Amino acid sequence: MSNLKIYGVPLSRAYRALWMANELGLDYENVPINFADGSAKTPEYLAVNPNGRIPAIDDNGFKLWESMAINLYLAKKHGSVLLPKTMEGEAEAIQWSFWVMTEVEKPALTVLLHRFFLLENKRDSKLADEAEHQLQKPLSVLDQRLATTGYLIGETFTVADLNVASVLSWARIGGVALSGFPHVDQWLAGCLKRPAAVRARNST
Ligand SMILES: N[C@@H](CCC(=O)N[C@@H](CS)C(=O)NCC(=O)O)C(=O)O
Repeated sequence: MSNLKIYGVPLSRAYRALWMANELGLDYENVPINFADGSAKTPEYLAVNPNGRIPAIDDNGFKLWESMAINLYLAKKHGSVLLPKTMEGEAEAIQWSFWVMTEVEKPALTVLLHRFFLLENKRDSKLADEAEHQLQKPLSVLDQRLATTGYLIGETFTVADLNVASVLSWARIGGVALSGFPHVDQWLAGCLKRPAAVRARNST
């Protein structure tokens, strides 16, 4: 039995942690806690994540929640090339992870909900369009960064790329136009095609 449990169905923010575990080649158990069926609110699960949200992990008794923190922890724990080895590089990985959560996640989720996830009669196209508009500035920051090296930190894929791309995958599903951001468009397609990203999406 694996010592690492990842709580949360792939069709949720748990996808981020599942993608990371697959990049690292970890042996893990995916506990299919779902945000929609009450399983995230049971006393057993609240003992893992008192917020009643997914994802969370239990790594041999060490419990951690918040998707970005989980990924930074797993990359560091496993001494992976996915976490830059310098203090500055690690700080940049944290910077991009905070950035995507504060500047990108909310509008990306609004677009996803109102163009894809909600039933058609619950969608508000004005909200989706406003959210797409809010994404223009962060997308332009990202595009400029990616124009130099093709990745967020240095010249290889790191936890920063994984964390940012996993959030931006919502914008792609929500049909946010990326033609004005050619570096983002190419980089995002490349990240989401990685075998670990595909395996995580298709896992049970
Ligand atoms: N900031 C948290 C957000 C977690 C979150 O909101 N997860 C959603 C599923 S994608 C959830 O569990 N929702 C259930 C609820 O809010 O009751 C993270 O990134 O891990």
